[in-house]
Amino acid sequence: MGFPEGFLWGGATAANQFEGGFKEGGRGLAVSDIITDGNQESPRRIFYEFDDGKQGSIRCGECIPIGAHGVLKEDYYYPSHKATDFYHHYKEDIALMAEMGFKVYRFSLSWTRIFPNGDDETPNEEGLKFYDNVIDELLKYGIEPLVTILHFDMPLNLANKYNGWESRKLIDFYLRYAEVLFKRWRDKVKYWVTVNEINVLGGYWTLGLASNNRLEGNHSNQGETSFKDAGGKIQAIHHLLVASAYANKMAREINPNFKLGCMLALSGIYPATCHPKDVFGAYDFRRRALMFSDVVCRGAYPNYAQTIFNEYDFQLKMEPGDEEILKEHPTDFLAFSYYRTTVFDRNSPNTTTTGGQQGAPNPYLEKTPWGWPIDPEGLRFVLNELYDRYQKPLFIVENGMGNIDDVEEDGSINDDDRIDYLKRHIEEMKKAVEIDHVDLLGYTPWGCIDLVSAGTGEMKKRYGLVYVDMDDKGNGTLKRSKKKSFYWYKNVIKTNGEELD
Ligand code: P53
Repeated sequence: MGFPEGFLWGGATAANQFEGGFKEGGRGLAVSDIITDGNQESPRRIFYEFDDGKQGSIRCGECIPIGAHGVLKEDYYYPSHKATDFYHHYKEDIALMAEMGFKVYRFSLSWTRIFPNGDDETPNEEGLKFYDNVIDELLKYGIEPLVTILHFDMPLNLANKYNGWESRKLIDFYLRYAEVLFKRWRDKVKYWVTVNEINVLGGYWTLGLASNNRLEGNHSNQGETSFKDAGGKIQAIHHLLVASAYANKMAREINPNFKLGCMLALSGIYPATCHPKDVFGAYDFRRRALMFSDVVCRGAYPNYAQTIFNEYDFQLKMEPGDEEILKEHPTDFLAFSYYRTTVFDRNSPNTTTTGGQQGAPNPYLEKTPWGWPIDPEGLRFVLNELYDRYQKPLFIVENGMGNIDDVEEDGSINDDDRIDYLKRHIEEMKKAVEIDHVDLLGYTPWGCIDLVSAGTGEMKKRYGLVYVDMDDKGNGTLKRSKKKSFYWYKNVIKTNGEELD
């Protein structure tokens, strides 16, 4: 009993938060490279410019105005440029992962390292070589690479030239990119995630969108949500769903043994009370978060999608072949991130967003310093919910506690709160596997080596089992040190989740 043999323990990162080396090896700019730092009080920003030189800025989850293009401005700090410099530390970092006993490492590729402008005819060999080295280094230790093809990654040129995923041209560019990856690593990479958190994408950052209504994204915990332009966003995500299904088809032709996944942000949602309006409201918010996974798992838009489209006065534009490809090439497994749960309160319904962030307070749960409720039992709930709904193998590809770490005088980092967080989540995960018979492939806690926060751009919001010496403005030696959780997690993996204390 317990976790099955071969359970994939590991960790996860994303290129724009971890890799750095933003101008090295022929890499082109991505939208993530023009997002400033920020914090809980002061959100990350993106600057834009019109052709006549007029400038402005948006919060990072919003759309830029139509006719503007995103720009890099001097005198601002952009955390992705150096991030925590995996680009120059990958050997050391992978050795640390191996020391913890990782069976799998989930990382994302930087699209512009491989296609610097996104619409290039041929890939950049130097960029591919970097990932050859990473993959070979992982395989040397017997660590299975799990590659996320797109993780909040939008080539700047594609955003500015085509208005990002609004254009169906992006489907071709994405497939050109995916084909290179599938062919190059046909015999080295088995697990692929086509898109990260497909249900919380929005705005300029992740979809490259411009709009008359700038309050569109619901990307970060500070993003504001407006449904006014939700139609444009859904159309863009539809193009991504179609691209992802064609990628599945292509991948299956290249290597039928590939395991293809799509990925969701899935906080749990609870009704604030047993008032029927709270209960239905929570249910309705839930399915809004599941609409896109219904498509990738079941192969078609669910009936309630039409209700949502009507609400937004939106008509989904399908091209011939779209319905067929979605139907014929669903995902093999469903990957998801789980950090927290939220509450739907009928008295303040607009505070909950599609991925299930924000929401009303939950008096029964403690919170992280960033206000994210800690809810291990919610993870068991979500695992069951997803498995009951889809009967697809699941993969928890992100989970963890963003917290402040103190380095003691002797250099040690005693991150007991993080250990407690992870331990309690693993306990619930175990119940889901053992008692509820959920088919779970693996567990890769987020930011296993410290990296930049996506939502706030801070460094001090750390998730890692390994500490990286760097502050919110990029000062520090980048030296890696093992936290207490490093040793703890090593033993968890060694005992296949049996010893959690
Ligand atoms: P940070 C918001 C809510 C849920 C998941 O987030 C989210 C976000 C974005 O902030 O994204 C995932 O860094 C995402 C990672 C991100 C991680 O959650 O804001 O896939 O890139 O770092 C944690 O604490």
